Amino acid sequence: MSQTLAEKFYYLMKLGRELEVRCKEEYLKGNISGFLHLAIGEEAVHVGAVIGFGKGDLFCPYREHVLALARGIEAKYIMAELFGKVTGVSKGKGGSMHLYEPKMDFYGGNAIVAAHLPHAVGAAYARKLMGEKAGVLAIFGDGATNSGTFFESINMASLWEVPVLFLCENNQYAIGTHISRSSALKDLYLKARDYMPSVQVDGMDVFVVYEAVVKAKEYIEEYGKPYFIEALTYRFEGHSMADKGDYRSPREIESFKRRDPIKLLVDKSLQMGWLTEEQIRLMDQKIEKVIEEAVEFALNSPEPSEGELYTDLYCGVCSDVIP
Ligand SMILES: Cc1ncc(C[n+]2csc(CCOP(=O)(O)OP(=O)(O)O)c2C)c(N)n1
Ligand SMILES: [Mg+2]
Repeated sequence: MSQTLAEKFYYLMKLGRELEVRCKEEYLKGNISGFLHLAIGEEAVHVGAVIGFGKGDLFCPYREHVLALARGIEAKYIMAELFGKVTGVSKGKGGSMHLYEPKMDFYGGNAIVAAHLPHAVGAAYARKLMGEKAGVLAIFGDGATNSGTFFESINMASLWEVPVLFLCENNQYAIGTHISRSSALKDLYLKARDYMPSVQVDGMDVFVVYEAVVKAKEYIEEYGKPYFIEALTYRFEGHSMADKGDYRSPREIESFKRRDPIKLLVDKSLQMGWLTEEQIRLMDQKIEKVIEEAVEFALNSPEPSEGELYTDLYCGVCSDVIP
């Protein structure tokens, strides 16, 4: 069991890391434009949460490339989306913050902080009304827990008894603002403790995140009630490509890099005999190939046609006013 999981975790976390390193390069070359938020350093939370949760609706913030990969969306469809190409997962119309694949119960990518939390509560409530025992996973940052939408969502989820797992990835910063300057509570899991079971876990250890999420999923689906997890993590890059992140000292960054989630996973897995150096080498080779192919696919794909401007719109009337 641990061997299979270690292999899966390593593949997805390393694929996510390499994909994002490459995204950064492609952004600097001008192949990717618009916003680009990287989750480098936070892979253990993203992979541990999505794999631990398994089947179920997933609502994400804008830092969602690795979440999409872990849900099973292929790297080439993510890369093509970032390149703004029609073969992208959102037909090239969403970009980095709006990866969206309803066929895989992957409901975004949301650019507005905490806006997806009411969506997650609504989705879980809908499934409850339909008589399904299906939990919903909502992932969001520390900054989101200061918004009114967050408090409204945990209140309604608790009041209506709907099975939502609220997973806060606490990377300590909302853009350049440290939590000590924005949150009255330092331990964010305390914000939900009066509404639902609420725990704080090490978000750098993928096994810890996975186990916490498996336990939470069992709870929400058995009792039909919400649950809250705060995963302590850190982003190694700036908030987005527009941010150097230099409001943090090199010493602070280095101290977290010593607990790089991929390094922790490798050290533990080699020590426990869950992975071998040879397995890792072979996975690295495969990852390199997958990324190369993803970039080739994105480069060679066409841009959306002009007509695509007028499809996938909420407003039916729009099609009437289009010339
Ligand atoms: C409602 C709203 N207010 C402000 C912003 C601008 N904004 C974008 S990201 C961000 C910080 C969010 O921080 P956090 O929730 O900790 O997520 P992280 O970026 O650290 O993953 C802010 C304030 C926004 N997108 N939406
Ligand atoms: Mg944050």
